[in-house]
Amino acid sequence: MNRKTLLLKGLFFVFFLFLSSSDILAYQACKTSGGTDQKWTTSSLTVYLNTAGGPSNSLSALQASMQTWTDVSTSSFTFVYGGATTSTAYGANDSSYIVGFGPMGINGTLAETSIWYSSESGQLYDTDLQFNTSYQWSTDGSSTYYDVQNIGTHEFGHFLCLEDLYSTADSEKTMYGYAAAGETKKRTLDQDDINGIAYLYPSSGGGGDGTPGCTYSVSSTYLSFTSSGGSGSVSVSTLPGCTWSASSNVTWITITSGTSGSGGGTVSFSVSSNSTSSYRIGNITIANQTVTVIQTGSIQGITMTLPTTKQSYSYAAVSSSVKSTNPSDSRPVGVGSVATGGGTLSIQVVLNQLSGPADIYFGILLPDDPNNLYILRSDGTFQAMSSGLVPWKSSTAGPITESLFGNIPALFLAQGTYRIYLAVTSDSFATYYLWETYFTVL
Ligand SMILES: [Ca+2]
Ligand SMILES: [Zn+2]
Repeated sequence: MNRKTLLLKGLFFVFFLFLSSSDILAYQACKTSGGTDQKWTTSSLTVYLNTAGGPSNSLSALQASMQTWTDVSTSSFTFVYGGATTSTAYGANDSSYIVGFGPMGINGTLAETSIWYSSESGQLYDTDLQFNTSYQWSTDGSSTYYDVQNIGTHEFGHFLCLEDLYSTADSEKTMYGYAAAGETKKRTLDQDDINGIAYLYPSSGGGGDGTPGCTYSVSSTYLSFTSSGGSGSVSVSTLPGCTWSASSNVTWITITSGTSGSGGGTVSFSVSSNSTSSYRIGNITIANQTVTVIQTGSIQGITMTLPTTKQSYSYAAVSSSVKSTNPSDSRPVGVGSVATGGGTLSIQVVLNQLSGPADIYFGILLPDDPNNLYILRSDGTFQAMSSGLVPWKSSTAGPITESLFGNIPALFLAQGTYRIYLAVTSDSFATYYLWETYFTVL
């Protein structure tokens, strides 16, 4: 096709352009109908990549796209690569930012970014991206293919909530809304693209909330509270004459003093009690630095409290998992009928909801290779422990109910004893729950 193909914006996002031929915008930030900028309250997004269905090297091409925006020195915004995923939950408002590939038909749309947002505050909640595999893709700029990094850089601009530009005068910009096969010019940002991200997410001291030329630092960027709440403070360091302000993005965190200051100072705040069963996260923004506040849920007996020591439990295999708020009563891994000498291995993992987010690790020892623990990766494949310990699930509070690997006839399994390990840790194994279960195939 030699026709230029339109890149459309979003499933959930309708916008209007007010352009005349003489009205050329440098960049266009998303706005609510009330005129408020739509943007993230955080300056860092962790993005998970599912390159199934994409061309080879898509992973590095997409990472390069994200890095291009992260590298803008006048913006504090960073994209963080969260890892590979098998999720295809494109467009799901699940606070998980997924990039994937899938057929969407020959419809003029090369890729689509969906965004969930508050139409009142403009706060963004979720975004996902899908490349349309009804078109042909490559990662090397081949003339008859669309280039993943080229379109990816454009789409990650939508993640920030920059809009498409359609004037021919904008044709060299990454946010230009048309693209051609073989095109790679969107891989690098135009000054107007740079100005767009810097406008929405200025680097501290670069303007916005703060005095130009000043730099600011805060004493903590992460604070945790129990369900009963309480008060806390964060100190701000900067030079005399440098002004700043502080705000909370949630109603349950109230700034009690230090909503603004000049020079070094202290921001004090209170956290109200959390009467819900689940944990919650809010942000305090101080001089454009984000301080994350996490508070555990309160109703005991509904959540499993995160570990505070190193605790290990071992149990002979059970056919069905047992869920409990008490880790010592939990049997999080069930194995099917092989637990009682039967002929089928069917592994299920069931874990109670946790009082806060943790990383979950799954490992297995095989009878024919008993010295190598195999670790389940987030994409469902295994790696040897010698290649590193990686979480099966990252930063989740559960609950988890999953079947792994389907039903496997025991006939296909090597004889001997199998050991399966499941671990929950929120602090990289400084403290943890570790369960071991074992069964023998005869
Ligand atoms: Ca999502
Ligand atoms: Zn676009």
